[in-house]
Amino acid sequence: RPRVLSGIQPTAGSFHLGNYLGAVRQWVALQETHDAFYMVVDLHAITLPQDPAELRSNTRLAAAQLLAAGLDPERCTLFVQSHVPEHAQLAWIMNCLTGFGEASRMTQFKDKSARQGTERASVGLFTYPILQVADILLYRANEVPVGEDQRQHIELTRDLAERFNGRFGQTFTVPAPYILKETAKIYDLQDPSIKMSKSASTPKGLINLLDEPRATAKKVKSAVTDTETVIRYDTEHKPGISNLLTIYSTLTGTGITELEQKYAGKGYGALKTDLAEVMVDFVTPFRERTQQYLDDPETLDSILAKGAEKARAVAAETLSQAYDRVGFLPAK
Ligand code: AQP
Repeated sequence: RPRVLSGIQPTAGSFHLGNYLGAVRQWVALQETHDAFYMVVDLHAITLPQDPAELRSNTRLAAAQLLAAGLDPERCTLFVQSHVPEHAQLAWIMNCLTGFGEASRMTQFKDKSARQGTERASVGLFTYPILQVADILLYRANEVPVGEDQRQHIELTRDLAERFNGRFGQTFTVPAPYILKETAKIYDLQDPSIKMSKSASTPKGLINLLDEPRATAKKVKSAVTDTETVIRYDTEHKPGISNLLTIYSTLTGTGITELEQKYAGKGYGALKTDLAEVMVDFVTPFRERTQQYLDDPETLDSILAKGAEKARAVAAETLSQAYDRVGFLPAK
């Protein structure tokens, strides 16, 4: 079986709809066909300041949401990044192989550091794509299911895998991005020119899966569209409607063309009312399942402990090979 690896940050508390449709939904599908490793990336979370108690509870909350979304610990390896110290260890080697200019070109860093003020942004935020490189290479993943915003980081991973292999001998698998075109980028409901994101979206533009279902319905109903009335998928001229159609289509499994036909001659209000209902039907059981996992922290922790053990077995082997190739003297 080919291997996949991906991760999600525990920082926001609730996952948002972009996280789910862009990434987590694919993770659930891929556990059936791939040897799948998924992690809650708490090391990445501290690239921005975190309250320790909140970070801990958000890490459990992220794992609970992944299980609620359909990850099955019998079918995939689910773990917390900091439980596998090899991530930080391989990241150091990768840091030393990356050019400063190369790292400076990462657009996510530019965006996130600009929001914080470049002087205040941590060096961790700067090197976070390189930690991501280590995350992926440690598992020799063939594919990495992520949203479009991560494409550049997968490119960097490919470059560094090839660089390491070229310099020290074949060690790492060169991974490919696994990005589904339809859901690669879910847009903000209030500003469909920007991606839905926990840090850049306004509260009304961001659908948090754990919010009150009624609040979510309200956000769908007040989504920004355009001044026409026709319901047509056209990302250039009708980004708001196209975004709603994408969400509707993915959550219900109905084709976009079918939806266009269904709403021919109907107004935006009808589409929004129906989509609001679809959303409520989706988030209500999701919230309940998440709560069930949170109510049983012992089970949750034991799933994560088993996951870490499985992940570590793979990561330790890769790291020891990388250490050897680099020329580190083995510890006796
Ligand atoms: N709007 C989106 N559309 C499609 N995919 C998305 N992802 C995030 N936003 C969208 C994908 O979700 C996965 C987890 O990303 P993350 O750990 O970076 O989560 P996040 O920090 O909560 O994502 P945000 O909201 O995008 O954070 P900020 O605002 O900090 O940049 C990834 O695979 C990502 O592609």
